[in-house]
Amino acid sequence: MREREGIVGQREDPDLPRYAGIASFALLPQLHEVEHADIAVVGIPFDSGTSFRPGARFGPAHVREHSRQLHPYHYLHDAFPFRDRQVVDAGDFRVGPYDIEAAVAAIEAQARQLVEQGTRIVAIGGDHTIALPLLRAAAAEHGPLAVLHFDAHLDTWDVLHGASIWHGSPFRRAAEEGLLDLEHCQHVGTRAGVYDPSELEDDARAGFAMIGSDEFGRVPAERLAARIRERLGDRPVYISVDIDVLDPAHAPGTGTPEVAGISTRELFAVLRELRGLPIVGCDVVEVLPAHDHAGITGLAAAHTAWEFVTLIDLPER
Ligand SMILES: [Mn+2]
Repeated sequence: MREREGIVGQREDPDLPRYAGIASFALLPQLHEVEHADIAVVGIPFDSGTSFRPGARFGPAHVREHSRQLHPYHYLHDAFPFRDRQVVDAGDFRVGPYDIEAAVAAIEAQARQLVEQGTRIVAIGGDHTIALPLLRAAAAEHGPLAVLHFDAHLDTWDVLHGASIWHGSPFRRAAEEGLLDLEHCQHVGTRAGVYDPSELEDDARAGFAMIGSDEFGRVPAERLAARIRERLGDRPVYISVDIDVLDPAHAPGTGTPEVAGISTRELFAVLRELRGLPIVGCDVVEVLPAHDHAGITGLAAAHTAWEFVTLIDLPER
């Protein structure tokens, strides 16, 4: 990648330290300040699909606040994620809290506006319901997607409390709608929340293979990443990170915490092995500031989004 003319990078003001001023994501420009965005970080403050602790609607602002220390150079990749593509903070999608179907339609419409201009979306949730409209928008442009899904839970459940669209069902609905390539989707970090073995069969039908959290620590990250690559094939890839894939020690601020999860370092060790994937969209979801401590979860999510931005377009070594 070569340096391009006119790219607006992170705020650089010697009189305004990183901790001061309004927190756009990574102190990047806003969408209206540039002519075209290659990558847009967007907040989606919606949590009406949550089944347990509410509050992920406050995730985007919390993650932005904890993104102030994201730096211009990623030395492990020898990459400048904000130098060669125009990356912006596109603000929050306009979405209300009361009507889930209307909210999902609104998120899809706003995502399509960006995607149709060739802008890749890195979304900050919000609960996991938001993945469904984002997958709709990405699949409309790229066809069936290979989804790489980091999560403690399967999120391929059916109906709960009468709702078919909620934060435990986005990937089942996506599979039914033909948005997923059913041979090429992968869960990572799974460990919890199954009522009956039949749910695992439903999950496999929705297109997912599984790497459980128990495999971390036994299998090196490079081998896990090799399995992930093989599974994803060469389809367009959508990466979804539910921050509850991390152990509650590493991400206490989330809505449905599950013990015996992976560490932040284990998550990043796998992500950093994924150069060269054809990534068309990403999200990091389920950050719940009210249960966060010392910004642990906000920092993990902000850095996850930074890893996404770095990985997009990054060639294999
Ligand atoms: Mn989830």
